[in-house]
Amino acid sequence: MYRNYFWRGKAIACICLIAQIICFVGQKTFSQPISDSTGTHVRLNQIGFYPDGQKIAVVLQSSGGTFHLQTLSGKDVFSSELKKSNMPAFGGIYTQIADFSSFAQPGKYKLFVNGAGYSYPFEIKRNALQSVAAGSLKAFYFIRASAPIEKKYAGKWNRAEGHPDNHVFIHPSAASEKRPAGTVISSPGGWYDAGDYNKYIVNSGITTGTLLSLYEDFPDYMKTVKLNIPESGNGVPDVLNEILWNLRWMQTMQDPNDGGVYHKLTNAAFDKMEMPDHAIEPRYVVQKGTAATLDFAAVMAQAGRIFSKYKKQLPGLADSCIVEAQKAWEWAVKNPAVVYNQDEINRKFEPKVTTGAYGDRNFTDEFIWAACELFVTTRNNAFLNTIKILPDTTMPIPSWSQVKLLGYYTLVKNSSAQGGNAPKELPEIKRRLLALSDDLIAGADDNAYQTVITKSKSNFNWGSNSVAANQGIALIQAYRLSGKKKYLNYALADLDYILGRNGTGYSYLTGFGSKTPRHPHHRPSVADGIAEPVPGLLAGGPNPGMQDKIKVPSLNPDEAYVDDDRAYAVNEIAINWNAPFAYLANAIEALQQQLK
Ligand code: 9MR
Ligand code: 9MR
Repeated sequence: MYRNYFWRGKAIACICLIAQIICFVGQKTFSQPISDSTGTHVRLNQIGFYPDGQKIAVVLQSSGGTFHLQTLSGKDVFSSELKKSNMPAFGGIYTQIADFSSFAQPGKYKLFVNGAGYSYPFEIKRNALQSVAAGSLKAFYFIRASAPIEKKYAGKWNRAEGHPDNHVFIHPSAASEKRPAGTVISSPGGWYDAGDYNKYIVNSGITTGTLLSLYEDFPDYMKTVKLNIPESGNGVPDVLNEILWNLRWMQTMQDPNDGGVYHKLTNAAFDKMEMPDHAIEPRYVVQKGTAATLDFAAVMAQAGRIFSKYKKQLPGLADSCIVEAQKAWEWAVKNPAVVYNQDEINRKFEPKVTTGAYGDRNFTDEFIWAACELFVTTRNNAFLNTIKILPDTTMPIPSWSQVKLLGYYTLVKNSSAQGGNAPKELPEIKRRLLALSDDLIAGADDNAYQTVITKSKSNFNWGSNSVAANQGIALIQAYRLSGKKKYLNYALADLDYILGRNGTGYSYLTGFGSKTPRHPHHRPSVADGIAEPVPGLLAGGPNPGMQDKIKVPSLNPDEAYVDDDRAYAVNEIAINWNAPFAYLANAIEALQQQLK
């Protein structure tokens, strides 16, 4: 009897083990999840979708099958078949696409896939991205220099004022006859550039220009966006109020004696990871440069155009912006090739300056941007006649060092106002903008995430998330020009990418989504003792370069990311990354009715 039971027990155990092995092998062969230690294998925009818009999730497993859309209590409301991607991801593995675009019923849902499990929860509703869009703009309030960040606007992220910047030295590299080295100027306000506490004109240029364009392109929608900032309710839309915080700082960076603009306002070296009110090292403005001066001219010309509609609330502002823009332009025409070469400056002057360089060497694109903004604002053709509008055939997605397209966007979107004055190159610029957009979207459906950014590994450099956002802006410009919805859909796809449909499963905007960066390279977020980082900030994103020497878990371009506050090459935040995200999210929100 006893013996019998013993052997029967052994046999059962044996059968169980064999069954387990079969199951295990079966899983390996048929539904092997792609390795990822945390998070879900069902990757989607973690915030939500519009009822009539496209809804796509990417499932990281090799087997197909059925996916299920469920309510949060687990009731199936829609199911369909997964479709294998046409091309593998950078890591060589094919994904499965779940397309539930046809399901339009508002509500809160999750996706379930046998083998891969559940997605994070998300919503289907009108205005689905309204909060994330506004949150990315509110972030600029949190990073204001020279002001206390108050509890009634900032909640638990309130903090003391940092960097009054009313006692700033002219660095020897910037010395002039009227302002010798050591002269003290006042240059308060502005946004901190990034994880560091310095203020750089070149990077402020594209940032402020992008935010001004958001207002210029969608004024009706942007007037409805309320940010709860100190100026709210003053009769000026909040997005413009926030922009003014930086614009007024930029104005102080122009040398009134000659119109040239200092490259940056900075410490000699980066601060420790401390709160801004503890960071009290001396501040300097450094050498004037052609890039800074032209970026300044472009922004002031655009601001002059936009704020001319607010002359009652902001008397004199628009006019002074235009005058300053013209003075800056004149300086640049006289000084067309002044590079900011930090290494060379450090060989000549003390103190040596080792903060961000933003050392562009080619100013063709800055001349184009400034000339286009000045032309559109003043209607004076002389600006465009000074330069070649089409010096070559390239159409580079904008970045801090490449601003040509910002000028083209401005010409194209203001073309009806130009009448007979329009430059003869305008039709060609329009053609190139559409050709660029066709190029961006060509084959995007074939890749493993069905997004534009994941088409090419060359998109994954320092600040790759801003590449996705700036691609989205180019596509929105093409949509506005052509009315073709396909461009808008792919702009949304890149936004979905940033919000979770990607190789790491992160929604890269702090505080928005289920899996978001907790440890950005952002001094206040590191030093404030609050568990959650300051919200609404966009992490730089995947970049296999490891310039910070912090190991990333994978060198596949779209997976080369780690949520580590030392990892500034992937996890810093920056104004020129937040701004295109804010443009893209708010533009999509403004245009949601047109998505399908
Ligand atoms: O905090 C700095 C960040 O803003 C820059 O992008 C980065 C690269 O220039 O440098 C960071 O500062 C680091 C410095 O370069 C080296 N010492 C440690 C600093 C903080 O990580
Ligand atoms: O965004 C900049 C990136 O394109 C450069 O490769 C990198 C190194 O020079 O610098 C980045 O800008 C940093 C700036 O120099 C200092 N403030 C933080 C910026 C974001 O990391």
